Amino acid sequence: MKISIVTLFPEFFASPLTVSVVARALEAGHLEVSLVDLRTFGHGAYRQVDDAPFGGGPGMVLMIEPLAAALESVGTGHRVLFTPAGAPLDQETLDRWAVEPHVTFVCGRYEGIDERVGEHLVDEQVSLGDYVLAGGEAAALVSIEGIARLLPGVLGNPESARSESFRNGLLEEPHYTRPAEFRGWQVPEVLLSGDHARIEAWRHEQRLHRTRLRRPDLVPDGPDAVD
Ligand code: JCQ
Repeated sequence: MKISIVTLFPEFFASPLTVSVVARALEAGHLEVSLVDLRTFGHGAYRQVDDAPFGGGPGMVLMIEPLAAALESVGTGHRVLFTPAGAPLDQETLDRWAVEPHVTFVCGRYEGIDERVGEHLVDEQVSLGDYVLAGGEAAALVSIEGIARLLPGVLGNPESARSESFRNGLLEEPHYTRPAEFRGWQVPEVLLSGDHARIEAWRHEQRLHRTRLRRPDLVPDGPDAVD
């Protein structure tokens, strides 16, 4: 698949794309990333991409014309704008993007982007979470990593099974490896028992317990429904 990124800071992506799963996906040709420098589509000698907001107020707003020109240069593909005002990014969203042949990420900046970009030039608006960043670049990086590990051939079965467990809607059970005791901190006895039925029952209980505790919003029938 191909991912195009429209950004004022293409250098933001240089080193993250050389690491781990994303680097391997790129090297093996499962993924192609194309960086589009929004500045080159700016107006005038200063390549201006932002202007003061209509109606007044502080800060600057990204103009629609450079973004329209940048997106036109990218061509077809599913277009995503990263903004704190978007729908929250989740595993289902990544699953959907990972089967697209071409996805374009538009990284917002400044106080915001001209609203007409969101209305007319992109297919969806997505947020990394309920906080404000300086730009959408970090959200694009998070998305690239989340997508890369889903692409056929990039990873083996263990990792695909991991997102399956998130799709089931619960947090994962805790994991342990050797040593069985460190500074007096013991691995739960059940995991050393060799009793696979008991182990699976314990893991299920742990998934329910920690989801109720940490993410009650993920428990379908309310915080106290599952015991
Ligand atoms: C993305 N979660 C937070 C900041 C405006 C309209 O575009 C804007 C984009 C940003 C940068 O993105 C974020 C963000 N997901 O802050 C203001």
